[in-house]
Amino acid sequence: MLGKTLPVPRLECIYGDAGCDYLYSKCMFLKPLCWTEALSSLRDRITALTGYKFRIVIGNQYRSGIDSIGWHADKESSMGFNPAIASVSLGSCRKFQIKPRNGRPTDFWLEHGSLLVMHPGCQSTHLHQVPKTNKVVSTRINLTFRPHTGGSR
Ligand SMILES: O=C(O)CCC(=O)C(=O)O
Repeated sequence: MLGKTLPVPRLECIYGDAGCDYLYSKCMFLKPLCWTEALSSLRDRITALTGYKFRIVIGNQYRSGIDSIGWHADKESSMGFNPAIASVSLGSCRKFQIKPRNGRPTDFWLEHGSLLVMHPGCQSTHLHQVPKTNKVVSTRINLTFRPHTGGSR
């Protein structure tokens, strides 16, 4: 991305409100593209369901079972304190694991069309990951809708 190699094996893009730049992997600012009709109407449906407001969406493409993301919490300060994060999965089903910081993981299988919500507080107490798999899996798209404290509406 932008001539740099990222530490995460998957493809990424970001859409959102103007000015909601996102510091990615503590190494580069990503400027969001303008919301598309489809993404903003999905955002509004999730807000209607959950009550949470979102300013950006990060799209992740996992091209095969080799693409993954390791244990982490979403702690980027631009999301503000205790963000709620909503995650929509499309395409191939992948295992999503979540665990208390010093605890055992729980597995979820995120199927096409599923919505996973990480409520406020979750990023402080838990870590999550999408591990690599040896199974033959085709492309999965994940959309994570996030708040942002900056920018203009
Ligand atoms: O692909 C997923 O379901 C999780 C994505 C994720 O953890 C992230 O982007 O921080």
